[in-house]
Amino acid sequence: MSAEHQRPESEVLEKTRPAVRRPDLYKVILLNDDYTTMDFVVEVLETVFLKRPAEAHRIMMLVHTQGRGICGVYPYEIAETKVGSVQALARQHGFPLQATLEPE
Ligand code: TYC
Repeated sequence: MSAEHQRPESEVLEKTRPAVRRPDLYKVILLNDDYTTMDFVVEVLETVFLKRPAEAHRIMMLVHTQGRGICGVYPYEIAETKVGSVQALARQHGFPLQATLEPE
């Protein structure tokens, strides 16, 4: 093989499989309290967690009766953002509604 057709050693191309990893997932947990209205919780579940009305109502009632409930499972940054959105909306409306994260 002539020198022109050889790549310099530093340019050797290897076909390697890129390390594509599934991100770790986190549950967003909604907590019950005695002051936040049911309608507001349903609205949060619809707007922040993109639940349809019947599902939002079901999750709200589950949290109301069990004390806590999962509203979604997401990669860390998305879960964090949703917890922040719940906090911001709750604060704006003067409700103590709280959400937290848990590794799945
Ligand atoms: N317990 C509240 C009430 O009776 C309703 C409620 C449900 C509040 C779910 C928070 O995450 C919650 N008004």
